[in-house]
Amino acid sequence: MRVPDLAVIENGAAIVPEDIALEIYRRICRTRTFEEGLIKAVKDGFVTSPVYLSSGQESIAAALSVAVPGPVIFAQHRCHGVYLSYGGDPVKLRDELMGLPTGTSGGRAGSNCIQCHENGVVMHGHHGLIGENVPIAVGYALASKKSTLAIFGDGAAEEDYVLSSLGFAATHRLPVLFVCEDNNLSILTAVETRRSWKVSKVAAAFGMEAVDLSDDPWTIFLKAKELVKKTPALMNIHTCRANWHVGIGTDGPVEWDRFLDVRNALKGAGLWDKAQKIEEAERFCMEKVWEQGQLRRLSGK
Ligand SMILES: Cc1ncc(C[n+]2csc(CCOP(=O)(O)OP(=O)(O)O)c2C)c(N)n1
Ligand SMILES: [Mg+2]
Repeated sequence: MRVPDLAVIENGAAIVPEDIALEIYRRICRTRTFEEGLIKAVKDGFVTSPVYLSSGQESIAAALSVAVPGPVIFAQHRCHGVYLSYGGDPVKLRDELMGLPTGTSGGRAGSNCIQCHENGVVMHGHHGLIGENVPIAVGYALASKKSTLAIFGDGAAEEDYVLSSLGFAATHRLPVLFVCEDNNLSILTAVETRRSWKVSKVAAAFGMEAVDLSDDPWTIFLKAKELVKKTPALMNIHTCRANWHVGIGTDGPVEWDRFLDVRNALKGAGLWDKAQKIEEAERFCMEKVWEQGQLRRLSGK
């Protein structure tokens, strides 16, 4: 059964250095507040393309991006959080979602295919087949021997080409950190209904270190720092998607809201005064991004 505290390190917010705890929170807030603005933009009718929200899952990319800076990233379709956490420009992401030529792919790809080749960030987006980014990531790591991050969902983990890529990476000891954002859903079907096996067990059987854990960001940070030195390795991270598979709708309360848990952890660690200021600054910044988007749409420029 899924639980919010699987393998979670107790008092993680107090264990990691303060600047790191706060930076992870800043990145969580960036994605959460960007997605809040996007939800409003969809309601207001100026984003009309399909959107795959990272809401609820923000802590994974936020913690990974601090723990493992600078890898070449091969992202999946639910990738706003990865792009924003790794330092992608929110204005370019907004423009992509608005279908503008100033977007990350000239406004032609949309939410599920976000690219970044700026500010030292190299992120390749998704093309349509779930999990196709995983063999491409493995091929890239084989050719380049560079630190590579392959992020995919629990549904994508079932694709034959994903499983064989894990085997290939294990055989050739390639520098890939595989991260499965396990929100327990492939569109609407739960993991338990779809399969009897765990991707972590398969990866371990291939001969790489593999862990299951919940999306507590401090635990992800500590574990990712350790595993990136032992690649290939896999992290299967339990998390909760707050919105529909695609679109802004919801199906009632989530099992857990990591954003609230993180706030409480920061309060417990005596960091709330600083954290609150960070949250306010990110919210202000992302509200401006979306206000300007609306003005751009209204002015037609
Ligand atoms: C090969 C292939 N099969 C099916 C689909 C349709 N499809 C798109 S997203 C998705 C579910 C993906 O689930 P998961 O990988 O867990 O990611 P999540 O949406 O939960 O983040 C499916 C089945 C597809 N795009 N490609
Ligand atoms: Mg899923």
